[in-house]
Amino acid sequence: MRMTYKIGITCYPTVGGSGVVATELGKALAERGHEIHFISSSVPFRLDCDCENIYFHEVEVNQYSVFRYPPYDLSLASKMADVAKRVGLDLLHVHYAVPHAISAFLAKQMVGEHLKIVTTLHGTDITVLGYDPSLSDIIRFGIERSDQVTAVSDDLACVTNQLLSTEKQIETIYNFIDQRIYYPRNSDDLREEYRIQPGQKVIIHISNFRKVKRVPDVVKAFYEIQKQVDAVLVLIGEGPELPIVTEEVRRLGLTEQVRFLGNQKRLAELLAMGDLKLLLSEKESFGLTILEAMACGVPVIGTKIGGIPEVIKDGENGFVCPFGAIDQVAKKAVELLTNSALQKRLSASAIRTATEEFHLEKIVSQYEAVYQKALDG
Ligand code: GMT
Repeated sequence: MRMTYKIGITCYPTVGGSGVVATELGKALAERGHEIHFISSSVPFRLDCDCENIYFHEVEVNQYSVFRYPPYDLSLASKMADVAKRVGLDLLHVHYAVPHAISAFLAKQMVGEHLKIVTTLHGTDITVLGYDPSLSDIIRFGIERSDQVTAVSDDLACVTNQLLSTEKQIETIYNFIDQRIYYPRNSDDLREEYRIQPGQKVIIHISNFRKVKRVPDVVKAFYEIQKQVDAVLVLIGEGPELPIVTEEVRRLGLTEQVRFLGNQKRLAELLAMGDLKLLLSEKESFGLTILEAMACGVPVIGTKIGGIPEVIKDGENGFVCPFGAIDQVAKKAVELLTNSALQKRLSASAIRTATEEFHLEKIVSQYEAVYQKALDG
């Protein structure tokens, strides 16, 4: 019989890959019989189900006038300790080192050594905050005091060890995909809804439009592509760079060919109408949307940075190009969009990669093994 645990999960509940991974992991663990307690400032946006074995505990932050800044990290620690004692948690699985691993450490001090901590690093906590000298020591502390640490790519594990000068063993556990949700399907209705003409190619980009995502590069690459291929660009997501992107689209005279869809829930349906997806980020520890596209049969052109080459095998299931090499991206895109045999081969291989290497069941089992190690240690 499989061992089941009581697990507290903490993540940033707003839109973002780490929140998606944490929530989908919690849901999958609950399906396997574990008791899952989300401890967070609000209900994670993907926690839209009324699932058995799942509980939510809201962290409330007091706004006393003496505090210039409300002490969220302390309220979180206090809530973690409270839930751990009340329901008898075996472990806390926190997503992001800061502040979550630090709050978990405090909770452990309050509850006792039997409460274990598993920390998963997703990227920004290391690749952005890790460079901030005022935070790097405390990030290292959070990592070293965790019982087990995982990162979402070999690249992120390696960067963490180097940047923070820590020898803590960090295990790679990749992002995963639920093939019950992400699979190829007919998209004629959506094509009609978004005024896409028969024969027109669809290029998709999905992100939170942060600067690191380099969405203006996607628009520039599209500008080159549409000179040779009849295509539309579908931009999904919102964020700080949206006004800059909108202006770039206007400046290049692409308003008719670009659809801005904002944040969307029906990602799988939208992805399935794509012929190609572009992710041209400057930093990307994994790139969950690459996997979502691949599972829907859409090959991706990504930048050769971070963990992207661990997912996209160049020329096999997509293409990787050096960061900023817009002409190269456009050349590869045109090659793919004008050669249906190549498109079919890459698409089939992308589905195989998602199904075989990043399947939910496989990756969830890896997390279970890490929990067991933490509890045995
Ligand atoms: O990409 C973002 O800006 C969101 C960020 C997050 O913290 O949610 O995503 C990070 O975690 C994802 C899940 O592990 C990864 O797939 C993304 O690659 C990673 N983002 C970056 O490294 C920039």
